[in-house]
Amino acid sequence: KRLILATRNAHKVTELKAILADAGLELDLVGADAYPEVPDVKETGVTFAENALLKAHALARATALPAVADDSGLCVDVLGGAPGIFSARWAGRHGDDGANLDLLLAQLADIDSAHRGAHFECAAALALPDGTERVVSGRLRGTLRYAPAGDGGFGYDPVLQPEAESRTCAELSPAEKNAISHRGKAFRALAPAVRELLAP
Ligand code: ITT
Ligand code: NA
Repeated sequence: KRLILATRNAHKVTELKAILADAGLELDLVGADAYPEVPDVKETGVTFAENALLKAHALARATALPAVADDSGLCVDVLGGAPGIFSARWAGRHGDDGANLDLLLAQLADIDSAHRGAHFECAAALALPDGTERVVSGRLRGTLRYAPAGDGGFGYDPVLQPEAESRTCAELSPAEKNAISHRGKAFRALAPAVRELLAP
């Protein structure tokens, strides 16, 4: 069965394919790039869940196929939860991971190590063409480093060191990251609904 991943972020597509396959779902997964004629939806929601649902519904409606979407970001305690839903454009230009990371580190330069708590959050949404929807979320708690380390993953991975880890997310293997990540938790929690709602 075809399930569209309503994301144009290639890193998310790679992670989601592995996470959903490991959850035992036998699906034909394509990213939103397979549907270039479908315009990107404006992320006008004020929560990760709202934005994930907006993206999933837009693609499901346009393609008449089931779609899942991911809205995610980094929430920093001392910044009151920012960048949060603005994580992809924290430094201005959408998707400029390097600039976003540099700005965040500069903003936290004077924050001592006891106050560098943060978490990644992911909302995983499923939408069917008839309007049926499900949304769940997952979190990964950790602390923020003073300098990036590692070249795996994407986005803020080089600065988040998960609880009970001595490495950053960017120093974990893809399987190690997926096992503990916000995205892994959210999509494993969504898997039963995918299985149920896509059943023949
Ligand atoms: P789509 O909306 O097309 O899915 P996007 O990259 O615009 O792609 P988001 O709006 O959800 O996605 O923004 C997610 C941002 O949050 C992303 O640019 C990263 O900076 C950050 N982020 C999300 N998941 C992450 C992860 O696993 N590791 C590091 N950073 C992550
Ligand atoms: Na977003």
